Amino acid sequence: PAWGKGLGKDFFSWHLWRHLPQGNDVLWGDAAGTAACMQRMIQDWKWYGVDIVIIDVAMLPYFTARCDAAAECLERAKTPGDSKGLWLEIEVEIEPEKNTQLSGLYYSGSMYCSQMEAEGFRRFTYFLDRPDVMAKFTSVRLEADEKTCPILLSNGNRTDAGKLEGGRHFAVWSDPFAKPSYLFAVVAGDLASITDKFTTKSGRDVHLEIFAAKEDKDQLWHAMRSLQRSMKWDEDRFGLEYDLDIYNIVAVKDFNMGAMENKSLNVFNTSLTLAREDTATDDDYERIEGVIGHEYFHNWTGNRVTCRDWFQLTLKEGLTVYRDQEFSADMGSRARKRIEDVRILRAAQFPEDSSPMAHPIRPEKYAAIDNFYTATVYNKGAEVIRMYETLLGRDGFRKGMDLCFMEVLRPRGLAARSELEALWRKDSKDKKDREDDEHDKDANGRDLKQFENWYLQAGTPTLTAKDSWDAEKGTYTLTLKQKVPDTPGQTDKKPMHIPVKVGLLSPESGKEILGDTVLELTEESQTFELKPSEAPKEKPVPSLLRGFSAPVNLEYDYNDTSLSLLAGFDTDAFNRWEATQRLGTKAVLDALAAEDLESFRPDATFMDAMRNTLADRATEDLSLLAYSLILPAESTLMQIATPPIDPTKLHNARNHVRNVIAKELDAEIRERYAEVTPKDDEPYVVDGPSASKRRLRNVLLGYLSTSGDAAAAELCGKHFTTAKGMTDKLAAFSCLTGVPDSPEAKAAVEKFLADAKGDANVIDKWFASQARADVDDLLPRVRKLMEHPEFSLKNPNRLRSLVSVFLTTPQFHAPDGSGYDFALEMIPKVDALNPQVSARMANMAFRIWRRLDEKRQEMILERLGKLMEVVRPVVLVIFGCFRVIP
Ligand code: DPP
Ligand code: ZN
Repeated sequence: PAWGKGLGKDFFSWHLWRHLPQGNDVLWGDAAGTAACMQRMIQDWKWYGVDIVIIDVAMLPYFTARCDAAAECLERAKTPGDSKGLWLEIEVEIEPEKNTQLSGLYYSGSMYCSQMEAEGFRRFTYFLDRPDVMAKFTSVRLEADEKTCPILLSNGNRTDAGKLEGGRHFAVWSDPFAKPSYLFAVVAGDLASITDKFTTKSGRDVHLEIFAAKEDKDQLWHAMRSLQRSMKWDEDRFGLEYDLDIYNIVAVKDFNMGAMENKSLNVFNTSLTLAREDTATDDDYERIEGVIGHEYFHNWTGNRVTCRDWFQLTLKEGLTVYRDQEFSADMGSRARKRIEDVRILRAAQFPEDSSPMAHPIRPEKYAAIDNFYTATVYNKGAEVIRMYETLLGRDGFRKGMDLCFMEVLRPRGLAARSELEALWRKDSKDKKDREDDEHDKDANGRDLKQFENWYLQAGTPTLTAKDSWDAEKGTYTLTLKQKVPDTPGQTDKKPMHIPVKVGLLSPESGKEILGDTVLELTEESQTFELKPSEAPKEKPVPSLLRGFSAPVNLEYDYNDTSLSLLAGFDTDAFNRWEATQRLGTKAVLDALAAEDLESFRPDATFMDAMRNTLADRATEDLSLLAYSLILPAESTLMQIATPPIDPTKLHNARNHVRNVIAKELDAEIRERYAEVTPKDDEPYVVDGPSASKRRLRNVLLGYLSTSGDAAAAELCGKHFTTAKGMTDKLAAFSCLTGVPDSPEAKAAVEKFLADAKGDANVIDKWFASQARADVDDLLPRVRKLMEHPEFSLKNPNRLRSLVSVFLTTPQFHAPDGSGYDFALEMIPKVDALNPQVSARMANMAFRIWRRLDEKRQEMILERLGKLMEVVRPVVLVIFGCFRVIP
């Protein structure tokens, strides 16, 4: 494959020379300068992973004068009938079976498959392995033994196939679209498949096929239906239509990521593809639909319009997460989806944003791009896109997307920058860019230059709200202040452009007296005056940051009465839930501060709110009730509590509040549990309402099991044995792992594994539940499980299900440092096999260290010092950051 042809001046001038690390001074047309730049590239070949660069023959005289490699290239040039032609043949030998990094071409169980993002292609063959180097991959010929590899796949359309001598066969694939190497894929193996079709809005029949190991074939239909829904949704919501005749998905069991959007040949982790009622939970079903959507949506946001360089990763990932979130919201319940997404953001991204790993969604440097697929780039990136939509409205947002994708970027076939250049306003690009760009257009006529700070500055801003009320004038005054915290390498930050969606409620009746209003905070401090439709005597209760309109920490001195009013009456479902979380947070933090935890009891307002939620029979989506009954996660509380924090104490405080709820509201919990328990003859159905019902029931079971006594174990045992699907079975199993010595738990451990009948995803669940069991002797149990014949360090899913899960538990922070020793032991072992997985483990384990108490900080630093001596630089990315902040 050669690059250069058809890419033209624009490509060279912008997307290569200008952004070479040392090449910014090279101007197009200055051949000597270009040659100098090329030479630097060749000298620096390791960085690029190539040792030969193909350039226009016209350039060669300048080039050969300076570079031996180019001279050799010229020597070998074949110019049949065309003096401008150059043919380069590279032969490489690789051993996929030995590729434990799972990057490049590797072997997994029943198939050979590839993972090229971010930099796998250079482990496959020499190439300019950068996302801005786009090439047409035509005539990709695969040849293999027909028995072991009857299926041969690559991107695009199959243009030829046939039998060869000696039991071998071949297939040739051609992809008509230019693409970066990270979207290239090959798969070869003995696979089963299901097929269906989708007809696009302009009448193109697309052949859909999903492949998996033979024994998994009956678990593929949910993925197929999800794909068809995704294709339809992208047409309806964004007008984006599929552009090829084939869409293949292959499920593979050894995979570093969740899934990969290779053009027309997605490769998916089996954990995000396979689903049957007895193998997958409701959460799994929803996640699969979301990820199938995500990878499909990449076909436009990522593939047809790709990233200029890896610094722009959030352009495709943040935007595509936003799109998959919207898809899931439209397929299920919008309020529920928003709550789930914010829960994830707070539990995974906020900790990252306050850690030594904090980075802007568009980082300015990285050591290994493979380790930059972070919650910040993905989830905060999605929040940033969502803020665009809040600021521009859905129509304005769509106008910008259309302009960007249909008129500006796609016709040029260019790679884009992360502020979606030209999408929102001319000013979002620097002047030089604009002068050169005849396509420069403006969809919305809004100046969003300041909004770019979201791309430049790391850290979760704190938004402080203060208010006053003039009953006579009926004027509500709200003062908003923002502070963006210091993060490694970044201090004294500029104010962000923050959309703050608010409403007002009457303090007497709870009635909404001011509907959704978007305030735009652009300065450090700003005061807004609002006129509600009624003027109550007392100050209205503000519903702030509705729908979580910006990824910030909101500080407002809510009293308990206001919170319970919001929990009961806010028209914004997200903020109803948020109010219960604020009450829950307060309850746990009060417990944490209590001198005598055993006798601590949360405020009555909190207990009443819980009681009201249990008694709420008006809310139709039972998931909303379920989420209101769950206390904020420990990882979220770790961000809210004031350091230094003792995680063991925090865990005990949260557990204590759970116990009090379970004891005091026992009757209410039991009543509701019985109400949502299915009748004996009720079938197990996977759909939104049924899933919500199960979600509520399983949260209630959690409360009913907190006592850990014989009666609790019996109830969980019954829940387990009567379960008709994986959701209920796993919920009961998880509760039972907390009472591991009960006869019910012992029986369940055996039964769960036997029922799995070797299904890897189910066995992963079996390991994961036990790895997060709420028991004191968790670490010895985990070590014992590592000796189980089903355990393997080489399969990322299995490794994560046991080792990585343990690293997220409170027991990992055991005061004696045994958990930290375990990490010190495991990370180098994993690193030797698969540095992407080990880097993730290290990040997950240690990123919160600065919030911990002094003793734990010391213990961690000591282990980190030892780790630095043994692990390779890829893992050290994380520890490098640790050094930045003392
Ligand atoms: N495959 C991963 C994703 O879709 C990385 N592109 O997010
Ligand atoms: Zn993605």
